Amino acid sequence: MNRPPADEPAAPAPAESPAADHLELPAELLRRMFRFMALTRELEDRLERKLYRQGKIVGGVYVGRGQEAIGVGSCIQTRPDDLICPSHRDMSAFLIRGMSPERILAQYMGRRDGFTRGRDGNMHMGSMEHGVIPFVSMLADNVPISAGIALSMRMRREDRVVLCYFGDGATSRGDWHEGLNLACLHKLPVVYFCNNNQYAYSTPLKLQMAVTDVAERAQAYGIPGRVVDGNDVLAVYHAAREGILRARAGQGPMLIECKTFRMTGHSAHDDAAYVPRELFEEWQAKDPISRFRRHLIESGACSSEEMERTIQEVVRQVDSAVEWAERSPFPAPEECLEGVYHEQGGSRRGADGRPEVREVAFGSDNLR
Ligand SMILES: Cc1ncc(C[n+]2csc(CCOP(=O)(O)OP(=O)(O)O)c2C)c(N)n1
Repeated sequence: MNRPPADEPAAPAPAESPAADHLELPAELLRRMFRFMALTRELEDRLERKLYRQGKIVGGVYVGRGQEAIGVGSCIQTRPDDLICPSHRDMSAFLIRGMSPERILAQYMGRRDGFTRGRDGNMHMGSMEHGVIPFVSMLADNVPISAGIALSMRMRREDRVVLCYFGDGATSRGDWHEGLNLACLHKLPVVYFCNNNQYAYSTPLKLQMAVTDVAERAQAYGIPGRVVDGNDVLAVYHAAREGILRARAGQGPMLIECKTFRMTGHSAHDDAAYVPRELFEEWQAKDPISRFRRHLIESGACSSEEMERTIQEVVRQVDSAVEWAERSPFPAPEECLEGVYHEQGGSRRGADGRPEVREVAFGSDNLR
């Protein structure tokens, strides 16, 4: 196998004293957050603006440009044994969980070293090793899935949590409401993050929901709903911290609505002609990376030169990850059915040489 450099370890969890909410965060953590935001931006820009246009990507590219603070401010607080259910604009969460840019790029290019080994493109990838559940294309399906995962954590009496991400449009889906109802009723350890980027594909908020804030929907399920500035990584961090501490303590879910903006079209093939240009200009001035950068300089946590160095390092990191991914072979056609279904006892083959597909046993024994 085309081996990537060692995956980054998942972020260590911060000290769990609520009093720490009011303390300054350690400079090392702030620098890590900045690095992940810059890496996410560079990796996604490379995918959307270069590799996609060069015809090197298999399928579509959906990015979270301008939304990097959401995944970083929340996921950076997960423990390695927590799980995340990302959506289609959460590249930063994949990276923080330790999935390498090399393998992520191989995934987008349909190569054998991608997380689905070339069976699927783009962000429909996961890795149990990294605690990342693959995103199901049907919007909001990750919400009932996160309830199921959290239920199993509860039944095992573990203090792990699930972070579940979605857009504003997903919150108008029936499965979103059913999943939330179940998790909230049983006080399961899930924290919900809505990236409210004002549009669901081409549909603006006001044509999509009758409430002003997605967070209002929390009331219907008896849980706290918070609205935060989704372009302020520290605001996201503190809200996420509250949600994670609550969930870990068995107090049930919290819904955190992160107000933000989609700084691109819905995907690489969409020019977003339906979005007024002034909105792009308005939100460009609130770019979460430039804002955080200014904050770090003004607070003395980092020097401007240090951050410039980080950006250069990130560019080089992505350069070499692209080279690595391009060296990864495409899978052979005869491999296409391997690993698609769960294979008990490893990759057994039937008399015809094809992988044997067996039923997966889901009994209560699996939950003890
Ligand atoms: C049930 C369902 N309907 C439609 C789609 C097609 N689709 C994919 S993403 C998307 C927009 C989603 O909007 P939102 O939930 O607000 O997330 P955002 O893309 O804004 O982050 C749509 C309509 C889908 N994947 N699943």
